[in-house]
Amino acid sequence: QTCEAEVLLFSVPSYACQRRTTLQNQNAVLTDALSLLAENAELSDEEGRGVAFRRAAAVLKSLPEPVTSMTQLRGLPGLGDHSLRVIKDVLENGASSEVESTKRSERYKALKVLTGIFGVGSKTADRWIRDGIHDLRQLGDSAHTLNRAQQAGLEHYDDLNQPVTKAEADAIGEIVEAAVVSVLPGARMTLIGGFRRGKQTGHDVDFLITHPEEGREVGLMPKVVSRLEAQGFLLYQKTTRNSYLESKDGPGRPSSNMDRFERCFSIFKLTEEERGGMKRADTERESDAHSHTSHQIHTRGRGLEAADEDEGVAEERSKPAGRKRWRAVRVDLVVSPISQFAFALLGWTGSKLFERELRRWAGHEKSMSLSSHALYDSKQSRYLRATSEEEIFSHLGLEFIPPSERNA
Ligand code: TTP
Ligand code: MN
Ligand code: MN
Ligand code: MN
Repeated sequence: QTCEAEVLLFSVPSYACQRRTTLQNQNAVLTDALSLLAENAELSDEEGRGVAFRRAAAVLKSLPEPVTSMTQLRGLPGLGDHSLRVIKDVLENGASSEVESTKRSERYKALKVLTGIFGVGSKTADRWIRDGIHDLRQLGDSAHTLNRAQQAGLEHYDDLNQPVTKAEADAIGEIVEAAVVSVLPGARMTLIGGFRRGKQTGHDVDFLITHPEEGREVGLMPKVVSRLEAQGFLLYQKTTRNSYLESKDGPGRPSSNMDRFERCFSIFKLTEEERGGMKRADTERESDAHSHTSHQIHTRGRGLEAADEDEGVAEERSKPAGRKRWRAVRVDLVVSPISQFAFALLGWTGSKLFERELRRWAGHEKSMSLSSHALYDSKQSRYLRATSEEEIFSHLGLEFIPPSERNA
């Protein structure tokens, strides 16, 4: 029998934004299980359940050591009955039966494949599944019309589902920065999102652009996009203009999680030269193991021919030189006026749960509302200015957490 004093107990504050969460996760087996259930809930439009699993996973990510017994979890915040059941199952049996059965379920597999298409969210995927579409072939054979984003997503499916490396992110950074500075000298660009938090891979690359003189950034995005397009770097782009001033949102209270900056969702064409010689091995692997899905997409466009699967495969095999010399990468660009830069930087660095927790802390504990544009103090009925992330944490009464420790 274990005596209480021998059990290692952890002390953890309840909001993720009060904790330091590095990428050195000591409880990956447990958090992978909880994250999969969170993902499944999100894909099923059960946001509340998704958040509950994400919060539970985040608490375990912040622990300095692996959890080995249920007693260690006593007093920890954020662990509901359901999460505790999952953790217990993993600790006792090495795996969670709920996670395993979810992974095997046709619905989960179909949701994963379909939402793996850029431009397809859980609602669209759900609609397609109800029409009997569970994979890319069935989608291609169906009469469903795809919008422009989805068409591009399907066309570059394999590339976009291949993690982006930090080296690729840096290579793209140089290209985009050159374009930005050429259309607006003095403009500045910062790497944001997961790469700013120190991640070595990501699902996309995110950049924030500003100019030290307020107002000079207005209208910048279309110019940057035109320049990149002329250079042949964009396979797809959708630019949205800034709608912050005309929005009906209350003070610091956006009507949705989407912010209102001028932004661009794009698919970037990164060639081997730009990726650098070091990337060769990667590309080789890509073409060797040329995946099934890719073949399905290629055949899809060929009309009647597409029915002949063997022909398609033979064609691919017969042209080793057909290995393409570039890859598609999702890139997000955001432009912020300098007066909102600190808020945009904080809001776009993530993680998503860290951001959610910051806003929850602001609202519930401080009567403030935080967005990627501003911080509003309801008690004082005024906006609180900030020119750095440190200042925003300080306004919120929080210890500063650097980006590398926001991996909740
Ligand atoms: P993502 O690029 O989706 O996520 P990430 O960079 O943390 O992880 P990954 O490696 O998978 O790319 O979003 C980056 C941050 O931007 C995230 O904290 C949420 C924020 N964000 C907004 O504020 N508004 C938006 O509309 C979107 C899409 C993201
Ligand atoms: Mn990202
Ligand atoms: Mn992004
Ligand atoms: Mn191919």
